[in-house]
Amino acid sequence: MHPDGLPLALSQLERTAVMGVVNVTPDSFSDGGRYLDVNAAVSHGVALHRSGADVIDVGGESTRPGAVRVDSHEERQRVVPVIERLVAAGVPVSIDTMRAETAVDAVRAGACMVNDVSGGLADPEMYAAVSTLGVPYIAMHWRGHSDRMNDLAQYDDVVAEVLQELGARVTAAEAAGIPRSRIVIDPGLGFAKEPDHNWVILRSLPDFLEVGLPVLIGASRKRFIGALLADAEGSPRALDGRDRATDAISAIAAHAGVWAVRVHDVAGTADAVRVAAAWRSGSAPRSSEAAQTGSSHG
Ligand code: PMM
Repeated sequence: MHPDGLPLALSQLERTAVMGVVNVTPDSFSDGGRYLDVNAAVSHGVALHRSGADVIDVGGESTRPGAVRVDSHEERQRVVPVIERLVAAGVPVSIDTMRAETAVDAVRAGACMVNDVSGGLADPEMYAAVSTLGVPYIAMHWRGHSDRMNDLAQYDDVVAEVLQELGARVTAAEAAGIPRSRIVIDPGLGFAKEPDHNWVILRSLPDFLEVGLPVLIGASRKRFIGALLADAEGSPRALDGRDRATDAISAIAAHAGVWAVRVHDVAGTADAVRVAAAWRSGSAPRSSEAAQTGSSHG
């Protein structure tokens, strides 16, 4: 279930991992502007870790629909100091970037995994860089940058096409030297997907798990949840009212057997993945896991 190359604390988990999100951006759709300041970003990352996040995903570029690209230098300036300080505080960190040079600087600063929403399509240097870094690589399904991704949400069979396109990314990553055992796949909920595409993908999670690679799901607070929970007038549920539904998705996805879920609000999902693990195994977690959780929560 785990990719190779994880730090010990993550590789020993006997349940779905919880990835907490810290976007060091002015414009991310959920938390944009809140953690642009290094101190605020670090405090938030530490708080998420204490609430039960196993790893903190630090990103310096918004991928919300319509977002314009940030310059590479600016992206690195946003994320590197945050990563250094989180790692110094004992928090495992992944870097959410589409750029090889940001991935390299982030791993040098202590990040333990590369999360590439473009699956290697945005930067031709990404696979070569990751292959030398020797860390796990999350390849998400992606069809184009945020300024045009809504136009790219056209499918005859969304599950078959996403699986086929992700499979091509995995093949290319392996050909460029990233061992298959280090690769995680992610169907990219909300990226070039209409709301119903996301539900079809979630219903078909077993097809993604059958690929035989660890799977990550990032549903947190996304538009398709807002649409599902729209009020009687059809207005989508506000962002801050989407966390319970996110937790429900975390529980179902963890029960299906995904490796990790990526969320903004960690506490509910941390409980959900533990419920799913106990449900799957028919027993409460081993005491070492309970003790570990207890200590990490202070
Ligand atoms: N979604 C976002 C950003 N990064 N990474 C992965 N692997 N999967 C996702 O679904 C994903 C991601 C967009 O959400 P955000 O703006 O809240 O970070």
